[in-house]
Amino acid sequence: MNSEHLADLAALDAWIKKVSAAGAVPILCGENGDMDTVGSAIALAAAIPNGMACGLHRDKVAKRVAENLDAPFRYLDRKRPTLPRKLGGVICVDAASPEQLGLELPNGIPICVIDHHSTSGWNLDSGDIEIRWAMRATTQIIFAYLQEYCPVALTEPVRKLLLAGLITDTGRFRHADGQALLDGAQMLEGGEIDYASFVELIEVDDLTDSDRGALAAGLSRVKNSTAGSWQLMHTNVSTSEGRMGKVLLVAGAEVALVSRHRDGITRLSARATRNATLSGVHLGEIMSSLAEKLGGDGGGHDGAAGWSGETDRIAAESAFIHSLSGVVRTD
Ligand SMILES: [Mn+2]
Repeated sequence: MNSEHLADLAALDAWIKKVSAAGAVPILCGENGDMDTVGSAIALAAAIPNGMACGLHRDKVAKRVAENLDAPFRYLDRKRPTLPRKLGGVICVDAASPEQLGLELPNGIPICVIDHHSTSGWNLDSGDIEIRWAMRATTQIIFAYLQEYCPVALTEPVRKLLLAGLITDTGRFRHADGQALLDGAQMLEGGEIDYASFVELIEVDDLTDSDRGALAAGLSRVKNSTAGSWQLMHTNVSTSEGRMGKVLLVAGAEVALVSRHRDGITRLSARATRNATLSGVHLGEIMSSLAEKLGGDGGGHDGAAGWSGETDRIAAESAFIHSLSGVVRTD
């Protein structure tokens, strides 16, 4: 680990000790409730006596894995999030901006952000801290902290939660790097984890009939086009945007754009191949620029990013395509 990361972990540990002495420490997940955010929150809560993982939502994988491990998690109500009265501080994991939490943070409470997205929409005060590392998953940052400061918390269930976040955020290690592979191997160490059967638990296919219907309808609307020098496929679906994005990449898109419009809110979700990101595409930057132009909230990684806001779906898609067209191919 480099010295900057070690200094970050020391600052994080000091912050946690200080705020947990003052009151409860909710650890808030990003609104998407994916395995990385939920796994990070629950694993970190294991090291903080009055810490509790909470969030608005858990996706199917996160719910299944956490329930299988009997891991403690508290659901919050979007309109009336009931946080403990005596708060020491709030930790937000795997959220690139406060909007990605989907709820208002209480005023005047110290905030800690732990995240691996390359864009940041946080405006922090003194007393707050932000730990942002260029890792493949937020669970890698939590793992580094637990290894240094609370190794007893690295029980088998906690290792599984960390590993599950890393497996899902790297697309089963397809988008891993050396550090991610090393961390994955170290998460397995010591615990009695049977890797292959654990991956099966994560991969159980639990699409419902209505998910399949939504995907089939989305497939019938797929458009194949060229945006500048990029091969783009795009469509809109009512659910399962993530799955549809993967399908479009398998079908040969360099960039996949999937949109959804519901209750007056448009959501764009984009995926790019590794080759496209190496040749200059950074979807997180495109989505951030969309948020500047259209309002709403956007950001993410080079190969996977999203935007949401009140703009009409077609206008939002056009803005994305326009922005992608302007990206110069560097290879
Ligand atoms: Mn993540």
